[in-house]
Amino acid sequence: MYKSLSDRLSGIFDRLKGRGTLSEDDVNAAMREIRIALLEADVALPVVKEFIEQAKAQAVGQELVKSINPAQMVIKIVNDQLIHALGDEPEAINLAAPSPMVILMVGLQGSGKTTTSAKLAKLLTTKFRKNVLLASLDVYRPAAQLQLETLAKQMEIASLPIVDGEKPIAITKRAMNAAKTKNTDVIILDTAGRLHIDDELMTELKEIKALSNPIETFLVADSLTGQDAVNIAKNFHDTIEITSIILTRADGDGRGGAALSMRHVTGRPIKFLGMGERVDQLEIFDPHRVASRILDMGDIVALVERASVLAESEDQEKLAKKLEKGHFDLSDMAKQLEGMQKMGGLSSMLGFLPGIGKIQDKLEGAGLDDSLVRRQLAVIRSMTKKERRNPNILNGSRRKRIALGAGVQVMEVNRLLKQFEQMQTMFKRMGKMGQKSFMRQGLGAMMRGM
Ligand SMILES: Nc1nc2c(ncn2[C@@H]2O[C@H](COP(=O)(O)OP(=O)(O)OP(=O)(O)O)[C@@H](O)[C@H]2O)c(=O)[nH]1
Ligand SMILES: [Mg+2]
Repeated sequence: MYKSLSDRLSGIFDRLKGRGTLSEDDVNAAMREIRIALLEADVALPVVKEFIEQAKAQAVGQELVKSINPAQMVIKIVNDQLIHALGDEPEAINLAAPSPMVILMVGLQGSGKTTTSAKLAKLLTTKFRKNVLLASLDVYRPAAQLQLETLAKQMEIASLPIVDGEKPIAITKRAMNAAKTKNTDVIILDTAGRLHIDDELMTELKEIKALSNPIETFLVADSLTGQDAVNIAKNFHDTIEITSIILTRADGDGRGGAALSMRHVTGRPIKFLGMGERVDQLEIFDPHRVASRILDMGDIVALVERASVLAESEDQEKLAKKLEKGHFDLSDMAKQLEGMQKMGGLSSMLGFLPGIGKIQDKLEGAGLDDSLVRRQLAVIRSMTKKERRNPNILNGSRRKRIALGAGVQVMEVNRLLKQFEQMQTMFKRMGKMGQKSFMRQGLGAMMRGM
């Protein structure tokens, strides 16, 4: 049985009372435990080492906040760093190219390429309203092409007719030609697996990539891959340059350490998680969720969340500085919404948001309130960093894309942007005058006073 990380750390820190900062010894002791937790989660050793070094540097000398104990403090530092190392925020699939665009699926044998090709086809068809053409380039494994065709038929999505004896390059060309006449938006090329990195197949992949110029080259990898994750990712990336990663079998027992390893060596984002064998079991990769899974088993999340609510005053200070310069953006709004979520529900805080007060009565009791915040966060998270910083660029088509990504109507995106504008105007008017009380009481109290 595992001892939970928080238990372990509490043990270490019990003797540390009444001191103001974390000493190097304290931090070293804590990092030993975190190292074990990361290794147990199957993060590759070199990645663990580097991660620990960075966390140490951040933790030593860190001032202890009164309301948070040192164990919580360290967990928060490590959790934040882990989220950062996993990519901070979910990253959307890249579809910014004229049709037909190509998505290339590569990976080791049995990693889940064919299943994931079908999952992506389904997602692109239903959520993004794209016309998809599936094509299998796997002429090596018997019945591999048939496997993809069968999945395509079940989903009623187009697949390239199988021509016996045709080589992968020829199939790729045929798929691209077919796409032109068939009004296809996205061609998904499912390639043959390999047991290990094999020169011949790699050369073939390179040719296919050069020929098809894919907008996304997904490395599909099993999330239960342990220490080998680094080598696999590095080899694929070095030879054919991937753009993104999809981890399959995230529904298994593993704690997802491969995510950290692969992201670390390639610097490429992980975009999806395979959560089962069915074609609808594909989830967007969320660094926050995966971080808590890697570090511990649940209780840690609650701990850290509580700790960060308490530590929020720092964030508020940063925010106040931004406001002073008139730089309140959608990321800041997201932080405020997250804060609300953490502080236990929306109803007590609804009044803080301009525009919502009026409909508060209707929302209350209908159980709609919390899902509203969740949806608003989903909307903001579906935006690119650039869009969050500069909402002026959100034209109709961007809004549509965001709505699709967040699973809401465009109307909701518009409403959120309107709210954002109101907040921004208010902050501008507040100017410097409001700053002191803002620092003292936080945004919530401030807005209630308006
Ligand atoms: N539990 C679970 N099983 C999965 C997932 N993705 C794929 N599988 C299963 O893994 C097995 C292999 O999947 P494939 O999609 O055929 O893998 P592949 O990479 O195309 O394999 P090759 O073409 O032989 O290289 C199948 O039995 C899938 O049902 C997942 O996210 N979760
Ligand atoms: Mg396959």
